Amino acid sequence: MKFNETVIKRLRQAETIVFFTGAGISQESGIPTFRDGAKSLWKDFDPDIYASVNGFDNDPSKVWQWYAERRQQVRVLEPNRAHFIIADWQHKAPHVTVITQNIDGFHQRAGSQNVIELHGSIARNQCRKNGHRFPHDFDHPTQQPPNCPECNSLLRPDVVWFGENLPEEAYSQAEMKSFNCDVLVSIGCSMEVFPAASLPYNAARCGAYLIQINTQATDLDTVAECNFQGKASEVLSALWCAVWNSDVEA
Ligand code: BV8
Repeated sequence: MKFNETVIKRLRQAETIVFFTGAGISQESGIPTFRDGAKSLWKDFDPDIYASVNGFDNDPSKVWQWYAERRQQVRVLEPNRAHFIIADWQHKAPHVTVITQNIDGFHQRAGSQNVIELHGSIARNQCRKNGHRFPHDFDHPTQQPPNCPECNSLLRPDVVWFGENLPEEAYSQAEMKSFNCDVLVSIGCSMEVFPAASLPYNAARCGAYLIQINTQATDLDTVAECNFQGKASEVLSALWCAVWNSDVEA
């Protein structure tokens, strides 16, 4: 895969880089995506039933068990090369932030610091009544949602469901980063879920050099400076070699 000199220079000179990731970056780890491919989650599971507050209230154990299956996947699967390359990139530029829509924690497991989780984490639960938060006990899976030790209301995964606001601190931090970065690399995002998907557009509007890596075209294609169609781990490996092992003068 060839990269033009501008991409190489922009990435080598960048002081602040944002890696904005979606389900596509975990696809090569074996984690299903939501909207693309044969086994995508929303093809088999209705988000109104499995990823909404009403859905949980209507049938807490059904939703709890769906997340239990996803938790088991996250437990046995591993971050892939794309996660590790992003973690290594944090040693190449002074300010590298990962803003992810994913809840799998794979960026942190691959060694990334400064990870902003816009849609929460599957490794945490919060109680339905008061939002008390606890780490999830992966070693003792239960069929039914447990009760909150503080207020006895039901526990639910600490993730953002449709119609729920994103965590305020996380989203405002992510917005600030998107307004103030030299380069934003969007990886494995369908650009269909807002307000998360507005972040790469913010970056482009504020003069950042916008790179997109995706196996398919998205609405971001028309805004990105360059679109690399391919698998995240393959494109990122080639980009790493071109940027850090190249002889292009910065
Ligand atoms: C909210 C739960 C305020 C966690 C999810 C405008 C502004 C504000 C809100 C809205 C708006 N328009 C519509 C809304 C409402 C809604 C929304 O965006 N709906 C869409 C679907 C139309 N947004 C919300 O409700 C958000 N909250 O706005 O609060 C509010 C409050 C009340 C009323 C209104 C507004 C909350 C959204 C979060 C929902 N939670 N999941 C979980 O269980 O995981 S959604 C789900 O989508 C995940 O969080 C996921 O991360 C996110 C985005 O999907 P992607 O990550 O992009 O994954 P996807 O499968 O779609 O695409 C994968 C891509 O990777 C593809 O492009 C594919 O080609 C590519 N790919 C595949 N393999 C590879 C690859 N690329 C590279 N390499 C590979 N190997």
